[in-house]
Amino acid sequence: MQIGLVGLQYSGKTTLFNTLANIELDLSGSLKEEASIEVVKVPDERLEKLTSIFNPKKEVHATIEVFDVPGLRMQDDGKVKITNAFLNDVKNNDALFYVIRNFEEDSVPHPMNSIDALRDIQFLETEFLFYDMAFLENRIEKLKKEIMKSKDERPKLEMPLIEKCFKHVTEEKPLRELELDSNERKLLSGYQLLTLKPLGIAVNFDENSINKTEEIVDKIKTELNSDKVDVIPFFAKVEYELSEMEEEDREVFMSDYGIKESALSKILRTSYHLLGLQSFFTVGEDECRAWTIKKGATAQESAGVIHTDFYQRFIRAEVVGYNDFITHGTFAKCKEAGVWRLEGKEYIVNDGDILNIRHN
Ligand SMILES: Nc1nc2c(ncn2[C@@H]2O[C@H](COP(=O)(O)OP(=O)(O)O)[C@@H](O)[C@H]2O)c(=O)[nH]1
Ligand SMILES: [Mg+2]
Repeated sequence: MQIGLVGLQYSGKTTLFNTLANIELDLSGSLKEEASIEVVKVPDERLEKLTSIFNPKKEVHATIEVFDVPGLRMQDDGKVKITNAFLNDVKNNDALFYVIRNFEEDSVPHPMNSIDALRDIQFLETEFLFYDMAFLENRIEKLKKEIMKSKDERPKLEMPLIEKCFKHVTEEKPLRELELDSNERKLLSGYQLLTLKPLGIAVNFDENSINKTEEIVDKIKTELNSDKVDVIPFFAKVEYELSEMEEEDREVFMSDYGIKESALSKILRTSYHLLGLQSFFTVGEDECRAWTIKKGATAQESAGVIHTDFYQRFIRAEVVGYNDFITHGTFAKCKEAGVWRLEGKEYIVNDGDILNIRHN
């Protein structure tokens, strides 16, 4: 699973990326513009709690890949141009995070020469809508030809869906707002439509505008009018400095700034949520580990994530919910309380379930 950080030049993508990936910033002043991908741990307090109980040799977090998408710089004519290379980079992500600039900094000019978060969001949305529109229009033409040429049923079945999508984007509405069933989603998934990708928006404020964040975030939410998009304020520069600190200093610093959870951790959690993912845990003296599954995954599918053999040779899953385990403290007590269960292969795993797979 990969999330792409997308935004205009100098919005703070690379600063955010480096913080997420724990990379030292290049302070030489050369603002490099290369693509980079890193595997990043998804923070999970529950896993840390389990580790403190079992004291295992190893703690393994769930991970997600983050892609710092370069491009969108101002051209010689003073305009920001969308290139095919950029679009190809955007296409290759399972979810997108727009990184939107809301900080003033004279030494790094905004490519559109002023700070306007809403305008920048709309710029990206419009370009991505155009991309989808062109793609769908093209697809309709191709399908028409196929329908004329052959007796194949497939293009006839696909046509109404593509037309429905096309109509939606011509009304300037992103595809993520279109009601689609799971079959339709499956059919569209190979096309990498940009406005169908789950979206989060991270707005990068400077440390002096901490008291302005709410107002601007609210304005963006009102304008988007969507319950599908999460808007998260963050402070790229402050967060980068935080990531360089020792744990104890960081906590003091965060409480001084009134930051409850680091935005980075929020961004990763949100991405996880946007992608429709959840975690289950395995615990023991050797290892406590968070595993990633799609919401709705069965016990057997979850066993297959641990090991393909476990899928085939699945017998039963021993299950305790995370909260139940924390309430009762040990598996023995969970058994006494009746919250320890044996479940079959069709059992739908809940977020935070602690599983032990019985297999032959
Ligand atoms: N003052 C200030 N500068 C920032 C902030 N975030 C990023 N910058 C600076 O803006 C410049 C561009 O940031 P960068 O992360 O490289 O942007 P990118 O082009 O989107 O990857 C760098 O010099 C950063 O130090 C911020 O919140 N406040
Ligand atoms: Mg960059």
